Amino acid sequence: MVQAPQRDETSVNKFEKFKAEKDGLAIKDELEHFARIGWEAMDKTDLEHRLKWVGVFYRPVTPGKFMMRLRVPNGILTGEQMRVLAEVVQRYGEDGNADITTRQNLQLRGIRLEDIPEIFRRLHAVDMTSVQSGMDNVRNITGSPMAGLDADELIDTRELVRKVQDMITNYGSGNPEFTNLPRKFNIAIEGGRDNSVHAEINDIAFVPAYKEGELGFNVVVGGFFSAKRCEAAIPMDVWVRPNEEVVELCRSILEVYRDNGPRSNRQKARLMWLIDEWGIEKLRSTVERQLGRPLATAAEKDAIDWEKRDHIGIYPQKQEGLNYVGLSIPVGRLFAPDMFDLARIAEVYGSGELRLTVEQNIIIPNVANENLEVLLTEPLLQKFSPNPNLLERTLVSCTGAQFCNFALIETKNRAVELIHELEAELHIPRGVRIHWTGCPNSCGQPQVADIGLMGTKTRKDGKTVEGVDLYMGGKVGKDAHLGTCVRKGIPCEDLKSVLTTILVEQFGATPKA
Ligand code: SRM
Ligand code: SF4
Repeated sequence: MVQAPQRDETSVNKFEKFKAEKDGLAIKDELEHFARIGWEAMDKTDLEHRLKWVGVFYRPVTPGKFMMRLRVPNGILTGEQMRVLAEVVQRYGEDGNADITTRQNLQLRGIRLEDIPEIFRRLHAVDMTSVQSGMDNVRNITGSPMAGLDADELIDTRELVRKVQDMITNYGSGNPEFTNLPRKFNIAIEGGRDNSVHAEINDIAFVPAYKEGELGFNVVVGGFFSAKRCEAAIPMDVWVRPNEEVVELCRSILEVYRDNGPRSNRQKARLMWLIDEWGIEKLRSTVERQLGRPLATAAEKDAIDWEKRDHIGIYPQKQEGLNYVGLSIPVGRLFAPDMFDLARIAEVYGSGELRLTVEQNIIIPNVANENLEVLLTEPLLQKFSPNPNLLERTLVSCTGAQFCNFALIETKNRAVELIHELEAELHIPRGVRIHWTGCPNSCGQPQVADIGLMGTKTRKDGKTVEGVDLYMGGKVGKDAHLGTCVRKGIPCEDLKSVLTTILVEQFGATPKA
């Protein structure tokens, strides 16, 4: 059933109207019909909006070639799953590719509507789903990429992330209880000491914390980025044990947000806007009532005491004789041959498992010491290096103008070209995290970067040209805080010289020649 909002609102936005008319998830039963009639004959709202409830995105930039956003809980997938995804995109030739996203997830491109029912059958056969991955739903749930591998880990997040996803999506089959939130919603569960998931930018994040000697999570809420406003999450003054309590708390917060969150202005509908209106104490007490029991107060401090790691390279695991190998995937872009190769490499040298990171890279875990040497000779590792140049290593970019109609500039291709040019001319002594995002929606998270570049339009020599607003000062890991805009409207053609100056003056770079 579609949940009716309980708050008294005089006006609701057009999204609320169409959601009330027909829940997005309803189109799940119409996919065979859509496949028969073709996208041109579909109802416009079904095509442009409701399909997103099953993770299928109409792309106005490439009409007829859809994007499919999956769910990859904790960023973990098997070689078999990767191979199925590779087969899906392979048939679309040059149109087919996949992107690793900033939520430890995968998006496939080039998808034709007529193939969707068959693609879904194949995804379900390997326990994958794309349900509720777009629009007013909970996005892919992120967790520590090193879960279960890291000797210094505090809490293994894998099962918890999976349980929260299963609760929200009804084990991947779709759950109408949570398909009509006021807006999108992000959840992250950190289990390590370095805040690998960027807890602070999620609507709910669980952060390891000892309370009276017992290990559990402090909970922060309300973090989000939008074109109008960006906020770091704030403490909810709640501590939970790393078990069912996490799932129950997510359920209760979602129910409270669903039933009380603001729905009139879509620009003011994320959880933080409800917190603004109510105050954090009222949110906390309403969640307690929903839950039917009191919540424990937060532990005095959390256990995040490390700088963030990028996981690129070869590192020993807590399991003796085993290693994980982090590969740099420039801006997260994969093509079918890469995906087949990654699946094979994971199976031949590791345990068949692959892990995605929020930096859009891939980790191959469980590689035995004796397999490392041969793994390093694999041709794919020339392209996806475990030892890349320092700028490539931490480069992140959103989709940008190639596929996204919100984009004000091209991002991914430009980002890769520019770092190659900078690396050719400069010695850069340490990692500099550069994040690109094509518009103020901030999907590429410029606010968490050392150098964040947000697409804009600007003027040069009397003409409108592609440009960026420059963000600096984003701090990740322990004591994370958001960077801010320090300069506006830099034309992209001037960016190389602007970044060269910043790298030299602020990051110790020196010219090569
Ligand atoms: Fe995003 C909308 C891509 C992470 C904030 N985002 C979009 C759409 C769906 C717009 C559209 O329909 O074209 C983009 C799809 C483009 C495409 O074809 O790929 C899009 N967002 C992405 C991805 C793929 C960027 C990437 O290259 O990695 C990320 C997918 C994550 C996933 O797997 O689910 C992605 N988006 C984010 C993040 C980062 C994060 O979650 O850590 C943010 C900021 C954090 C947040 O949401 O609080 C983000 N995306 C937005 C917003 C602004 C939300 C708001 O409250 O206003 C929009 C626009 C909207 O929702 O109206 C948006
Ligand atoms: Fe598209 Fe803008 Fe998000 Fe980039 S930041 S993917 S351009 S909506």
